[in-house]
Amino acid sequence: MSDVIVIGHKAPDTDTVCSAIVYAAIKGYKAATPGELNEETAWVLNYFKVPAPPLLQNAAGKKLVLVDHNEPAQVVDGADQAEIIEIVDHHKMNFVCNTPIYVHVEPVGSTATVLAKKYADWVKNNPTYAGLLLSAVLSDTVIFKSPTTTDEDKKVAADLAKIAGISDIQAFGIDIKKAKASIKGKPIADVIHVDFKDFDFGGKKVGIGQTELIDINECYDRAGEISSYLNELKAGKGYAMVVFIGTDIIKEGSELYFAGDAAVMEKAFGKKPEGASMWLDGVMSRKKQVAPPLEKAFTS
Ligand SMILES: [Mn+2]
Repeated sequence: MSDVIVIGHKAPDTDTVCSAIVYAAIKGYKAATPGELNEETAWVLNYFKVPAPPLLQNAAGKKLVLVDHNEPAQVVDGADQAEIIEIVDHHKMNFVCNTPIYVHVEPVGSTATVLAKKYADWVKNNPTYAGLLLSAVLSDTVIFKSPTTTDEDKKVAADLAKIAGISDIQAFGIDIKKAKASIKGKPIADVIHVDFKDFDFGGKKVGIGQTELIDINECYDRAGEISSYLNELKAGKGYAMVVFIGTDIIKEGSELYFAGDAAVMEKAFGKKPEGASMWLDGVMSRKKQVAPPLEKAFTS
């Protein structure tokens, strides 16, 4: 048995967890997760009767394959004392290594898409894993509504659905999204941290959380609570800015709540925030529509 561990990013999502499980199965490696699974991912694994990977919160001394991330701030703790042998991802590269390693990055909607393309023959004979990859594509592309979606994601999803025996891709996508598309009754810290990523924008620490909702009013009802938590987080953890993206997957837009300099937000998004937030029509992707303009506003 190989001692290589395939692991996704902190605050794991469906793409990162399913990609780790499938890639580990393909290669005969072990999968692990650096954090607890969110409700959506737990729903998907339960649907396909696949056990959750074991928790690995410190990877010092291990041999790792990173899937679905390469940003140092998103890598499992202890990775600086681990051996990273490979990266499979669909994010921009911000990773420096001092030895040559395998890197496979494509500009597609999910890491699952990268795997489904490269290992199509293997996946064909493994319907359960095809189902996991399909779930990951649908999750990361927000059922193809996110601007990160490519034609390859749609093509791959159609093939995977056939293999997995899922007849209605849209309906299955909504079932997946429903599993975590409400913040009612949840502590606001949990809501903000369930999908939260740290970035380094020109030496400034910026944190961006996101949640997808069927109804954005659930955020409006708790706007005060959201703002005070973001301010607390910014002050307590040395952030230059903390942003929380509440994405309405039906309206196809997001309310951006922030703690930090309103002028930076205005510079990034070309719109004056009203108080501590602003609505941005058509914005659904942190990776493509929120992080890049913010980075530019901080560095130019
Ligand atoms: Mn992903």
